[in-house]
Amino acid sequence: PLDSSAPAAPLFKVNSPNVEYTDSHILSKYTYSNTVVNKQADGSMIVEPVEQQYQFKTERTVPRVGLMMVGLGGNNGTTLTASIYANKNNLNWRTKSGVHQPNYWGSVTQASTVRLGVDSKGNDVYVPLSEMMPMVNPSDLVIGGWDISSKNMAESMERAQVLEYDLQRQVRDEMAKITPLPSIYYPDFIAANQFDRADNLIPGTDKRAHVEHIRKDIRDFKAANGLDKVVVVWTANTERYAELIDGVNDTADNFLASVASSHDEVAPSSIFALACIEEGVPFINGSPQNTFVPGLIELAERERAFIGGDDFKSGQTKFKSAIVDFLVNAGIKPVAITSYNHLGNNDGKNLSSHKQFRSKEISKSTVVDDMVAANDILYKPGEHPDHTVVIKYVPSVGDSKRALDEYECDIFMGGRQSISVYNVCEDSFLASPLIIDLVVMAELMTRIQYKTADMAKFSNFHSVLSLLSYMLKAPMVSRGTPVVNALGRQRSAIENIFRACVGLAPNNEMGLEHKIW
Ligand code: NAI
Ligand code: DG6
Repeated sequence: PLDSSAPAAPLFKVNSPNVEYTDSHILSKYTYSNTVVNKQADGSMIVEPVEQQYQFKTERTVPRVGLMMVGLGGNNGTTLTASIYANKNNLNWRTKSGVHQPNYWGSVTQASTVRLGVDSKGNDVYVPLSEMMPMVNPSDLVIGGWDISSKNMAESMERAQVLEYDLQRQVRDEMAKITPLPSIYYPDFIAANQFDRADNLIPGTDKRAHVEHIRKDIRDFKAANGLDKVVVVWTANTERYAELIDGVNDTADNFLASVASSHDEVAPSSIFALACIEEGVPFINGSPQNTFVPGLIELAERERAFIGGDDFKSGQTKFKSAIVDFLVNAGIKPVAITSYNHLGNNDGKNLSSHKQFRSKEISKSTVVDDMVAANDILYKPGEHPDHTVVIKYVPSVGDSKRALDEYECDIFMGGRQSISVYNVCEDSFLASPLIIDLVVMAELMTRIQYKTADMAKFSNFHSVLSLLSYMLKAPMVSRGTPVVNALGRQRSAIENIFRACVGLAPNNEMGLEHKIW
C-alpha cells in the first residue's frame, strides 16, 4: 500500500554528487558565483570573480496549508475561492462562446514552464515551474479569512460581478457555507465610502486585544481544519499611509508599545501583520499601504517570521516592468510614462478617496527606478522619466479595468517614439492567480534552509521574502538590499534559486553547444 505521508515522487531527479534525496529532504551543495566590482578613485574598476559554497536543505513533504485572506468577501477573495473550488471539482461552465474549463492561468507557479536543460540532441527540455520543487497544489488550499462585510461568500461573489453566472450557480452552495470572520475596522484608514459595508466588526478599540483576537482566529482555523501551516494575505481595501513617527512605529519595541496604548497611527493591516508575526505565520501585504512600518519589519526580523509585500502586480505595472526593462536595455530612453486607469469595482471606489489613491500612486510610480538607474548612458545621475499615474472610478466598467499608458521615448539622433498601450483586463482574474503564487512560494520558503561554510547549522532565509517580488508592485527587501523591479530579473531569481536547491547551475542563454563547431 502507498504511504500517504511519504513525499510524492518528483518529476525529475538530479543525478549529481552534489545532490542527495533522503526520505524527508532534498540536500544540495551549490557554488554561488558572483562578481565583485571595486570602483577606483580614477573611475576605473577592479573586478573579481568570487565563489561561495552553500548547502540547501528542502523539506520534501508538502504540508496541509490554509490560506486566510483579509478581505475575503472582496472581489479577489471571492474570485479566488470560487476558482479554486471550480478547479478542485473540475467544474465546466457555459457562456455564449461555449463551454469553459477551469485553469490556473496567470499563475507563474502553476501555468508557466522553465527550461530544465537540453536533451541528448541539444533540444530544450521544459518542465512546469511547479515541478521544480515540492510545492502545495492550490486546489488543496483550505480557505478562510476575515471581512468587515458580513455577507456570506455566495452573496459577496454575486456582489463582485466577476465570475460568469453559470459558474456562480454551480459554486453557490459551497460558497454560501463560508462567512468571513469579523474584522478590525478603524474607519480613518480606508475611504469613508466603505462605511456602509462595515457590519462585521470585532468590538472594542483596544488594539492589543485585537491582535490577540486575530491570533486566536488563526489558531482556531488551523485546529478546526487539521492544518500544518497557515499563510495570511491582505487583500482588503487599500489603506492610507500610516504616519511614520519617531517613538511610535520606528522600532520594534516602540511599535509594540503603540499597539499596547492603541495609538491612532496603528493601522488594521499592521495589527494583522503583528498577529501573524507573533503566531509565526507568513503574512503578505497585497495592497500598497505602508503596513510594514520600520518597527514591524524589525520585529519580524527579531522573531524570524516571514513577511512579504507590497501590492499585487497584476496588469499595467507588470507590463510596465517588462516594457521599460526592454526599452532601457535596448538603448532607448523613456522620457515620460503616463498611465491612466479607470475601473468600476469596489477597489476603484475606495481609491476615489485621495489618501487611499496616494498609497496606490506611490506603489505604481516606483517601478522603473532601478531600470533607469542601471543605464548611465541614457540617464544622468538623478535623472528620471516623468511618471504620472491617474486612477478614476467609473462604476459602469465594473471589474474590467481599463489602463492606458503612453511611453514617450528619445531615440536615435533626436528622433522620438511614442508607444501607446491600451490594456483591458478583469482585475480580479489577474490578481487571484498572484495570490496563489504568493502563498505557494511563501509556504515553500518556510521549508527551505541554507548553510554557508562558516555557519554551524542551517538557517531559514531572511524574514523579508524578496523572492516574491515578481508578484508585487513595490517589492519589500531586507535593509540595504537593492530593489529589483525588472520583471525578467525577478523571474530569473525564482528559477535560479529553485535550481540551486536541486543542485543545478543557473539558467543562462549561452547555448554554447549550438554556437561552436
Ligand atoms: P474589494 O474592495 O473588492 O475587496 C476588499 C475587501 O476588503 C472588501 O470586501 C472589504 O469589505 C474588505 N475590508 C476592508 N477593510 C477590511 C479590514 N480591515 N478587514 C477585513 N476586510 C476588510 O477589492 P479587491 O478588488 O478584492 O482588491 C483588494 C485589494 O487588493 C485592494 O487593496 C486593491 O488595491 C489590491 N490590489 C488589487 C489588484 C487587482 O488586480 N485586483 C491588484 C493590486 C492590488
Ligand atoms: C487602479 O489601477 C486600481 C488598482 O488597484 C490596480 O488595478 C491594481 O493595483 C493593479 O494595478 P496594476 O498596475 O498592477 O495593473
